[in-house]
Amino acid sequence: MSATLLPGSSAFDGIREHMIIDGRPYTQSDGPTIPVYDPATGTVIAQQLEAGPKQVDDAVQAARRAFDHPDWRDMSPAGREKLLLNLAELMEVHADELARLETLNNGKLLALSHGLEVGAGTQWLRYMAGWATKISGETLNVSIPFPPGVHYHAYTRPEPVGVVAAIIPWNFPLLMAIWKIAPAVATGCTVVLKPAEETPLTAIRLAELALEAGFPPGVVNVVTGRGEVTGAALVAHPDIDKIAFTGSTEVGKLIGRQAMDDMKRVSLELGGKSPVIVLDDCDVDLAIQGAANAIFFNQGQVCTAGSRLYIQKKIYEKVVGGLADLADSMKMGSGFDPTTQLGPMVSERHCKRVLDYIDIGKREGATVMTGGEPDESTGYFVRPTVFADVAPDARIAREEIFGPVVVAATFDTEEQAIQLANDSRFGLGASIWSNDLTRVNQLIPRLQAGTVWINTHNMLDPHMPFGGYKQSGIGREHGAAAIDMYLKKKSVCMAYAAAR
Ligand code: TXE
Repeated sequence: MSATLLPGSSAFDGIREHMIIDGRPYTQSDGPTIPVYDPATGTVIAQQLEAGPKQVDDAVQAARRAFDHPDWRDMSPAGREKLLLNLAELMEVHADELARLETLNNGKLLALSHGLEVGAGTQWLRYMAGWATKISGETLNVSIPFPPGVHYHAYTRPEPVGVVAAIIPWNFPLLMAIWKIAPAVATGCTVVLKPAEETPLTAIRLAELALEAGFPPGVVNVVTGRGEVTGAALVAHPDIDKIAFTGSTEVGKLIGRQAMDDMKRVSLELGGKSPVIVLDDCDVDLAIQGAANAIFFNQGQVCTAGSRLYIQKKIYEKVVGGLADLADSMKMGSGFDPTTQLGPMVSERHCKRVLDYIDIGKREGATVMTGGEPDESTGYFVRPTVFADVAPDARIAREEIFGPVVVAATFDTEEQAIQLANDSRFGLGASIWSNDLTRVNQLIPRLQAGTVWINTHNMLDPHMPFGGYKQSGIGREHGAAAIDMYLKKKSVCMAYAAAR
């Protein structure tokens, strides 16, 4: 792929993509080619290959060879650090190309592609680069009594888990690829990455840049195709040591069960239905803007999206009305238009899914404060939608919609707020809006969520562990916790005679 792929160029039409296996563009496939769309217009911008079992096997074997090869196995931690830093620099050199490619393929606002996919992506690469040189084991005092006169020196050796299958979704295609690849290679693992079939383009480009950065062939491989074909073949492959998955809870459960059959390591970052709790002492304007950002950021296609809004009675009308007005004023359109505030849904299929949920909400009797319809323009647009007075057992209050749709309800006491917030099978994020530290600190320990934000929502940092309680997942990404997920611990016990 090259800079000729920038929007406006007819070079998009009919492009047949390649995968990256063993350090080379790979163009074989037993399966069909699958179109890649621009969701703002519904036009086909590229074709991707679909890797079947044979191509997946080629990729896994390449990753295994690279894992065992002295060029990678014996590379110093500082060497791996340098490669990650090189990749971050290359991403900055190609920032415009990457950001445009992401906006074209995913539909998100160009500012988000720049700031998050590329900007935060490079931040994560640099953070994880630093970890490569900071991995350490422990020296252990042991008390083994036999045989008498023998002493022991015991320690632990952290070792890379091996070949990692990384399966990612379409909502943050480049950033999620980095969230998986960076900690994996920082620890010395090798990776076969499968991007979502909706958004394969930036992952392929990232793997090309990794080669340019100096990663040996086979360390970072990308296979493309549908989940039930390519993803399933990867999960089932006997030579995979760990699966790192981000996606739906349903597929996560399937993968978790399969992983256990072969005792593969597995980490799962899954769905959410995150509550936003607005207490009556809050800064109301800040809370309204915050609740809007919590749900409309990235069109609500965010696993931590603040999709359940609980507002204390005294300020309910004001907050829900303010949010509806704000939603009503949002400008929808192409992510390339700098005045756009809300882009399209990622795909026709997903757009239909979100609209179906809106219909369900209407049938369930919730009040539509604003939105509730598709946009008439071409592409996969859904108007930002606010449902008020939603019952806790309504499907729109319980199931992940993954679109710009928020359900609002009211509460009297903090006890009720906690009950409502925790009444979910998910537990990924939660936010509290309040200026009263005592109330806030009483609520934090009682919320069943992997991340709790105060007077903000959706904010992540490479140093903050991220993952779910309950059915939102297993394992933590980012920080030291992410590094641990790609390491296994070997205990070494060395006998020596006591000094005379
Ligand atoms: O997810 P899938 P979809 C939620 C969100 C969304 C719903 C469906 O509610 O509306 O899931 O989205 C691959 N073996 N989230 O269908 O199917 C697939 O190819 C191996 C929340 O896109 O879980 C893709 O690469 N892999 C989430 C990835 O899994 C399989 C982000 C995710 O796809 C597979 C995305 C299989 N059998 C969706 N089936 C979040 N936590 O952020 C699919 N895949």
